Amino acid sequence: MIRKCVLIALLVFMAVSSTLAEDGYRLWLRYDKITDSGKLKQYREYLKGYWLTHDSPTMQVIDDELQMALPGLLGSGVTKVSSVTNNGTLIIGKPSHPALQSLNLGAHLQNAGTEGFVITSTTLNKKKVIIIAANEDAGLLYGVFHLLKLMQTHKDLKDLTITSVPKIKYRILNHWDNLDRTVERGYAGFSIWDWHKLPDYIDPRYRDYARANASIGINGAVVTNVNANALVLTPAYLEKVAALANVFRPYGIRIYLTARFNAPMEIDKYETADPLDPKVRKWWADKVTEIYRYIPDFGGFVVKANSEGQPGPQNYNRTHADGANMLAEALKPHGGIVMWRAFVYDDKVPDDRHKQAYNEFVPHDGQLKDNVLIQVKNGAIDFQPREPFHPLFGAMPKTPLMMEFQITQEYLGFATHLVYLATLFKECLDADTYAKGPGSTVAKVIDGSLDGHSISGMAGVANIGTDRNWCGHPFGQANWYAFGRLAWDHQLSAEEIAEEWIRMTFGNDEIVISTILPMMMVSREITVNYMTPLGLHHLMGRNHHYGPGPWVDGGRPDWTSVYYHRADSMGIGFDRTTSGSDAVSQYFPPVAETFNSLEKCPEEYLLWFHHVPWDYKMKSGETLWNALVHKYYAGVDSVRWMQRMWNTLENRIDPYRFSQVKMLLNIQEKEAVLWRNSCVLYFQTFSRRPIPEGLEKPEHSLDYYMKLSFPYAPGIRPRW
Ligand code: BDP
Repeated sequence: MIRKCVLIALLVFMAVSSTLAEDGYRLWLRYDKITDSGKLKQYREYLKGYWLTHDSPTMQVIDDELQMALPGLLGSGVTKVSSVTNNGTLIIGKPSHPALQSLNLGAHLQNAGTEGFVITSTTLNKKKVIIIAANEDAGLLYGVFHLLKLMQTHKDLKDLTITSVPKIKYRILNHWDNLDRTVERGYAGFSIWDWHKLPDYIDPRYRDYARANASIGINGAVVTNVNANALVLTPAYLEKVAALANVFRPYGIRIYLTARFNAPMEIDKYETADPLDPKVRKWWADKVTEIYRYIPDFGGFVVKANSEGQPGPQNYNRTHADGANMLAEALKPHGGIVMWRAFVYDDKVPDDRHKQAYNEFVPHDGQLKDNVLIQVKNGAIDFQPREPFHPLFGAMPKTPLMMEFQITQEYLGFATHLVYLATLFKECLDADTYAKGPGSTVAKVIDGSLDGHSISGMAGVANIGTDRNWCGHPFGQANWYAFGRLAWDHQLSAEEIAEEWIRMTFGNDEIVISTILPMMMVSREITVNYMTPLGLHHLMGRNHHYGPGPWVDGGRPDWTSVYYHRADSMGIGFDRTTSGSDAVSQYFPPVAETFNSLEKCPEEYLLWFHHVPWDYKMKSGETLWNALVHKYYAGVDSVRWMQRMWNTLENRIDPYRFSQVKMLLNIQEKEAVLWRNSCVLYFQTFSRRPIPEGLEKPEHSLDYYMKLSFPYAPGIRPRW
């Protein structure tokens, strides 16, 4: 009997402790009790009760969130009230509500649109209150998450006067998820969309996913892969998509799908998908009407056409504009948009891949319907650890261009490397295109302010999967978080976003913050150093893009590494100057001149634009070869520094996440060494110069590294 009781107690203990483990599922919405007693006292005083002034599905989810968050943060329940009778009432409502009319909140919300909000401390009926007001429910939800964030990050709630309005209209996650639940370039398990069990089985994750997105202002989700499957447009799947849309709707999230361009042929055996054929146009118009019957607030389509084997209008001798406009016309009556991707390149085209998207799209400027956005990757090649900004930004003033960032780390160590991407995102957003003179930043192009567009967008290729912690690496969550925050406000700094995230994710211990913050801030530069320093790019293993493959040669040239680094006995780098491929001329002056000049080109882009002799003198005075080697070594040394920094946090971070990150950093160190040794030994076969004195020698021969193979590296495209 006693043994039985002990066993039961043990089992209960195990069950409780395993549910209590900080497994990362809660993301940044942890709502643990405030640890600062002064702040806790203040919050309890200001938030004795809350009043939702009207009812709606979104108000219900606000209520749910507050019911979860406030008792957690404050350690005691907060009463729901239906009028202001006490000091310390939080009021959540629209300015037109009779009780709020005297406050003139409408004036503050004049430019807030449907998603902006104000949070203000004031007095109502002689009682001290905090009001979250917005024109529409979505704004109220964002305001509530903002207030919760202030508490989670221990901010003062005295005298609040906050107005926040998103700078970008469509803030969208792109899931490269297949209907069989594999995820292209996904490193966090399988797709969270359980298509087989939908629409009847609603996984609680869908709701938590929506909560997380809403908390950072993401208002759209493309739930299928850009390498699209037409099946998702058939009734059996639309019913499933509708079930997801129903979960997302109260959270202000619209659902979008990828449209396979030849769907009329694949679904209904049409002989053509020619966008100018009236039967094809009718097919799409009918299909879109059908979709809206299932999902009345359907957002629209993302299209990858005539790229990497995907069908498109060019199969019928039509243009990208013809294709995009056909879909735009079908969506227009329902309020939907087309996000047509500019990621097109073709190995049959002899020109430098860097130039192809620009050449293809610039002539279509002004030809696109007003509900088309062209979705442009941050750089002209493909989500590399570092790329100069895409020359299309600023070059199509009559067309809204939206940004496509990659959150999943296809080229940055998968879900195994700690790489904070906000610094990469910011580098691109803050870059000056000079399209309309100085100050014409990429951010101003994509938020529509430079050219006066009323629609604008930012897409992020999601890093989310079925892993318990959603993103595989605990720090991968920071990239999801940062993407959302920057889509809402691209003027935030990478540093302030990181600090918010650390506080919400790991707590407010100042030592934890001052240790993790510098790690995050330099982590991307560290990765650039051990993978592709000085402007090198696309050196990853063939197909899966895992690990180093600078030697990858043969087959389609623009999928090889040698195409990009062009190393030979004289030097290394891709000559994109006016005497080379002339990609530089796609940029506006003075950017074009800067990139074109060997002396003026920033060293971080040197080998992107120039083929440089091995003995070229760098700004530091050392030769290019020595500088390159030193970068690779510095990359590895800095990973070791991150390991040491992390180790100091033992006992300050919960054991589960502490050891998870520690193990991942160990892998990162190993892989950084693999990158360094492989690249240095390989490039040495061209430079024929020694590894500078004092540096540890590679453990193995080049041959050893070249023979390593990783046939089951995750995230690979099924058809490769
Ligand atoms: C590349 C990926 C490939 C994607 C493609 C795209 O390797 O899997 O399909 O981008 O963006 O980065 O369409």
